[in-house]
Amino acid sequence: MDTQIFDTANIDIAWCPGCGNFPILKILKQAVAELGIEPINLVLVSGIGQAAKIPHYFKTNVFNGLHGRALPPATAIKATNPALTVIAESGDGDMYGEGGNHFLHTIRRNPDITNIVHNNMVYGLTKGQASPTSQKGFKTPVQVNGVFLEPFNPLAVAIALDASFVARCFAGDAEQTKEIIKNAIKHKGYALVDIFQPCVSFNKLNTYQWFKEHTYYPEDHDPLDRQRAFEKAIQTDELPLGIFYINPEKPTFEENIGTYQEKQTPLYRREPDLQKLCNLVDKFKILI
Ligand SMILES: Cc1ncc(C[n+]2csc(CCOP(=O)(O)OP(=O)(O)O)c2C)c(N)n1
Ligand code: SF4
Ligand SMILES: [Mg+2]
Repeated sequence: MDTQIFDTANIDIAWCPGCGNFPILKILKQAVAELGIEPINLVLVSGIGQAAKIPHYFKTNVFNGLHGRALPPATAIKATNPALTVIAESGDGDMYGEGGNHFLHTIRRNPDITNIVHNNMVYGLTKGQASPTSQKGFKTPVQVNGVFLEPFNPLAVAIALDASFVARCFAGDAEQTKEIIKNAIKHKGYALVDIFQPCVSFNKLNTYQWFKEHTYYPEDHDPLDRQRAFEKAIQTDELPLGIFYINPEKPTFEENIGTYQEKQTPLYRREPDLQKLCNLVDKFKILI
């Protein structure tokens, strides 16, 4: 399938020239095109931020919601129509800061969705304040003496919660990132893909060059080895890339809720049982 099928016509892209969001947009289009996913069967869900604008530049179904709130609608969309490929995509602030609680509990629920995080280690949209993944010592107009908090480690947290797929990429490595995203989309269950994304305007510390010099692809890593995956995730001298961890056994949210045990008809096609709903409301009224 040609990637042009996902191109939007006549839209100015509101990202700075050289921003790491551009290669991610291109890579994602290639990944879904190579998987043969039609625009009608894809949904991109985002929150607020520079990264969260990505659905605007993608001709497909989109839901651009509240800050930090991409994961709940993505979970609901998948549960309502399991035939769709659902990707929740936003920045490090949106997913790990404002949306941090949803991040934790979506991992526990394990919906069959892909969660792509553009990790530029900064709040880009609001002009350069520290984000949860900003490195210690990173100076900003707000954190004038440098960040003194330990950065949030999304991979270690995800592996600790037994997320079913955990990976990290670098936007400068197009081929490897595309393959990892394809694997994440094909994976059954929640898949986290944290992508190092240089912000050329507000993060002068973690540049393309910095990521190139501080990352590597480990050889002989077995993603079924959770202990080893965790060790890799907490490594900070050099930052490993690739698929860290896969749990192929974990049942998905859609399987656990049992909605599809007896009937395969997607929820959005079922006739609403109004009487059942009224009974429920009546019951609730008595309770309050
Ligand atoms: C409830 C709420 N709090 C704060 C903001 C301001 N705000 C908008 S985007 C943003 C941070 C976005 O950072 P990130 O998710 O890392 O995205 P980036 O712009 O770096 O891609 C903040 C704090 C907001 N819009 N709503
Ligand atoms: S501010 Fe940073 S993240 Fe936002 S578009 Fe510019 S370079 Fe990209
Ligand atoms: Mg950011």
